[in-house]
Amino acid sequence: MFQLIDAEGAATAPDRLPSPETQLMLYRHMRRIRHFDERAWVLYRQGKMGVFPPFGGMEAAQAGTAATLTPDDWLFPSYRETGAALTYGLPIKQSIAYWRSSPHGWYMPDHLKVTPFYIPIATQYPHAVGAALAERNRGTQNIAMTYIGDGGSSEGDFHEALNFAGALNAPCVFILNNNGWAISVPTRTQTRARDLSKRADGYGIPGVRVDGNDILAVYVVASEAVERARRGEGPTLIETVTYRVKAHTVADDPSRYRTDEDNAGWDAKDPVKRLRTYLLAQGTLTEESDAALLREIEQEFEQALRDADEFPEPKPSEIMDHVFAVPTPQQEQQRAVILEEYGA
Ligand SMILES: Cc1ncc(C[n+]2csc(CCOP(=O)(O)OP(=O)(O)O)c2C)c(N)n1
Ligand SMILES: [Mg+2]
Repeated sequence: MFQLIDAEGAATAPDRLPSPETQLMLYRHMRRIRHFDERAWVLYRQGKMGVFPPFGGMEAAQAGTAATLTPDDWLFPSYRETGAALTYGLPIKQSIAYWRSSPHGWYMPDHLKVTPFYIPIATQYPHAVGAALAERNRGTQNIAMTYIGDGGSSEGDFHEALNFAGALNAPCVFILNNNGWAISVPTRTQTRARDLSKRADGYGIPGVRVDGNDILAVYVVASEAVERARRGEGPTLIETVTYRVKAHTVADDPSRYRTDEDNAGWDAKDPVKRLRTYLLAQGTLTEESDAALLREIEQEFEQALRDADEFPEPKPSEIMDHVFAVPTPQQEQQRAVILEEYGA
């Protein structure tokens, strides 16, 4: 498993490290998305946000991969990847709107190529291959990056996408965030495979296994895969080995199906703490600059929350808008029923 910084925050391969500026950029992204995750829990409990799938503890796997993209590249996130989408450039207010089920979160800004979060497991993988091939057909060097979980990697769409991408040499980077759980099912019972990166072998594409709580290692591996894809050398599968420290969603109670023993050791591997320890030791970060960064992040979030609060309240019938350009007779009928029950 590829690693550059160990759990104690010490460099294990100093010659492979990205520059101090890049290290700081990655730390900022992790700190910023952790803040989003923490605030989302509070907002949910206050009734100001809907059901949200937390990603706390998985920041390195999300920010370290998405930070390798430009806005000309595609991002196909699953519901777990709010952190990756924020790193890529999705505005915070839009992410809040999405997890409030507000129509203002249903579309993505025109200048970004990020799709809405995929809830049906694995469907994003073949779509990403299609987008990657479309970019190549247009003669660009843009690539597509997509995400899946350990559970999703047992779905047919995952395997079809890898084969499709390998056969057609698609400029696509596949991220498999192995966080140990698919809701209440541990990876070890969900599949007999023990190294999910090896699934790439079956499709003739490179598979890389990386410490998913070491953002510098994740970033280096993802950058290499992105550059390969841009050069026309085809797809890569990256398995990040991490852990879902938090619940499946804010509405889930993991104490019903897993024990302290299952979770043991993962808090000590925390990705934010790990990079922080390393940066403080190097002098790239100080207690003062870290505190200032956090203040800036808090202010940015609170402003975005005020902006999100100003989006107009959705009307129940809006749920039928924007499904198809020309609604089907069934949709027209459903819309009429909603209007009758809830009014305009
Ligand atoms: C096609 C499909 N089947 C089942 C579900 C229900 N479901 C939602 S999340 C989930 C577990 C996914 O686990 P994993 O792929 O490991 O992702 P994680 O939640 O750990 O990020 C399941 C089965 C779904 N959303 N879509
Ligand atoms: Mg999982």
